[in-house]
Amino acid sequence: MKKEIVRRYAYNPILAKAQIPYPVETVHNAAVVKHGSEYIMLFRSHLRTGRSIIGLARSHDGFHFTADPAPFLTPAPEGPFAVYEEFGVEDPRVTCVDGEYLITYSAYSRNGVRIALARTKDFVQLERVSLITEADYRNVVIFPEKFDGLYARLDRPHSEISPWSIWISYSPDLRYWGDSQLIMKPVLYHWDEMKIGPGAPPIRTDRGWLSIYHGVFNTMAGAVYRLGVALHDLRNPAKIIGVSDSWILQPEDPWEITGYVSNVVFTCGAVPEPDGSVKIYWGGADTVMCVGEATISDLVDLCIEHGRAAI
Ligand code: BMA
Repeated sequence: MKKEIVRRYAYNPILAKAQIPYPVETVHNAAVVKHGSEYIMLFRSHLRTGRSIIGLARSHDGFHFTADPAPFLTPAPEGPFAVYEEFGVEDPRVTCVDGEYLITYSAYSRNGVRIALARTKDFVQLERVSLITEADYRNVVIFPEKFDGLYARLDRPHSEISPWSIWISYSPDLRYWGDSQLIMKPVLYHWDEMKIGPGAPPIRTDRGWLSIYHGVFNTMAGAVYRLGVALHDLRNPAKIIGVSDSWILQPEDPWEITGYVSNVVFTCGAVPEPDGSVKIYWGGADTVMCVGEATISDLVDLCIEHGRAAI
């Protein structure tokens, strides 16, 4: 029998707008982390204005989520973040480093899209730390460990010259980032040829950091968003050991093929489990949240045995 790399949960979608106790039009592109005995999901929702906010939902098994009564993060009404969050907050990612949760999200405004960083210890008290990119960046994921005392992140700057690619940057304090380096590019006439971007924060495995990213291919019917995997060196994450030549997930279920934006699977979070599996969460068609399970060693094998060069 053909082996599925990502085994979709039988009861997808796992969260949709009807389950949210305040008015939203979509539930998608969510970060998920384990906090104590709970799975915490931070999800993006469009409002009827067309702008986005971030909500929070909780689960005991990673499959059944219940949304909190009120949104978790909405555009700052005043202060230094307000002018950059005017058009909304989107696509959160969460990484636990040294016992605190670092949340990166896209801050949209008439000045472009920047990445903001907030932190929390308990998902109750939230502190906005800094805007950590200028315009135009998206998809910033922070590694759960430091390298030679520096935080590290993968990001995706926009460019008019180069296809949109994955870069790495480092910081001593989460505020000032540098030593930026391009580490992975789309491949011509390949499923990820148009652009790529980091998806879930990297997962430590015994053979390297596993990064689940998205890649886009343009068709006569518009762009198709799929997911792929890359493996980074454990000590030097700028070095990519291999990138799987094949995607691991593409839009196939009806709610991935049709929705607010059709033909999209887009991840912002994945949770590794003690049994060697990983729960991968993705937004379907920018409208609903879905989950599937994969075996971490299968994903690593794909990068090593069926790999292509990163650049
Ligand atoms: C990207 C981002 C994502 C979205 C995807 C598909 O550029 O805007 O938030 O899921 O497009 O629409």
